[in-house]
Amino acid sequence: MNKKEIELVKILHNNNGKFISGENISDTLGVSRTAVWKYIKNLRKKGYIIESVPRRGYHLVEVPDKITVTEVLAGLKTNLIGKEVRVFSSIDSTNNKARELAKGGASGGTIVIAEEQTGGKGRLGRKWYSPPYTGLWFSVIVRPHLPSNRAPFLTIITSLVVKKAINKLGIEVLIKWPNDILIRGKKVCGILSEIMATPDVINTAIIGIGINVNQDSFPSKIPLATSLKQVCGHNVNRIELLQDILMEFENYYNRLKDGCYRDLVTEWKNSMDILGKEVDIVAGNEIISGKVVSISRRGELVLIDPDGNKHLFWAGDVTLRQKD
Ligand code: BT5
Repeated sequence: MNKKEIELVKILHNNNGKFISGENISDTLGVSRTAVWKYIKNLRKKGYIIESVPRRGYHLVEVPDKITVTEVLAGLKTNLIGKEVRVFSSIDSTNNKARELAKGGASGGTIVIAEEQTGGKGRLGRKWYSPPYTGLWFSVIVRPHLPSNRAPFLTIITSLVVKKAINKLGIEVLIKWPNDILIRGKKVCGILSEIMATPDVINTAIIGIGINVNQDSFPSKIPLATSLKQVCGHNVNRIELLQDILMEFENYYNRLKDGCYRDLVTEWKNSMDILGKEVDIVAGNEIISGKVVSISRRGELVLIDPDGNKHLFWAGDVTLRQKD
């Protein structure tokens, strides 16, 4: 990654499609005009369409619909999240890669993104369908040092963050406990948080986020999937969405580190429509039916079964019961 190149992309973006002279750019970057020309040539190789006109300078016509470190960093205003960004064109799973990097000492705030995952993971060994160039498949490495019993909060903040970013596109979503984001009953995003913890402390967490952005259709084996494009009818800029998510993630992560548990759970509860509903929940080998009465202060689902017994769940798969 070249810092000057990122600066140049920032300058071109900030100029909102207007021409900017080579001289102006070389002054701002503190490099020669020949160097500016070389950076422009490099960006063109990466798919940027930059027009150059003698005596007027350069202007940005089109940005490639590819996720690049340069594009992600050029618009990112965060202190921690995205401190380091790694982009892969095709890997098995960003969570696996992030875990490997974390073990090798990658710092908290590192982001691992893939254009395609060949072995995208859901929970409990399930598969996550991650075709190339259409979605956002990425993982965030954090080193939270939170008490281990606060682990659900990593998924809580992530779902709130994704909800907020999608809402900004004018699309309403609901959070499905504990890790799905749904639009009109169909899944647009799944979250997979994996933690490395002692019994007391979460040292490292890998938070994997998969968002269906620009798919036109899905394989028949996942009929309950949807994409943002299917909902809003046009392509959504993946980089801008990613930047929004990362910036919002930093806000929520700071709130989590500040111990705002109560506010976060309240916000989470208000983003679901499961309270008061009759559900079946599969957790481990058990299926338990009952009424959801609350979400606990620790983020657990609180269910009362027909015999009046109370059950608390940290994780599981919930389905609404059909009325007989
Ligand atoms: C999840 O699991 O929803 C967590 C998905 C996390 C994916 C991200 S992508 C980046 C990072 N790297 C990874 O390897 N994973 C994370 P779960 O609740 O178990 O749901 C999995 C189920 O969702 C599957 O069994 C399918 O039924 C369905 N599914 C698979 N791909 C989907 C897709 N693209 N959109 C909607 N539903 C899908």
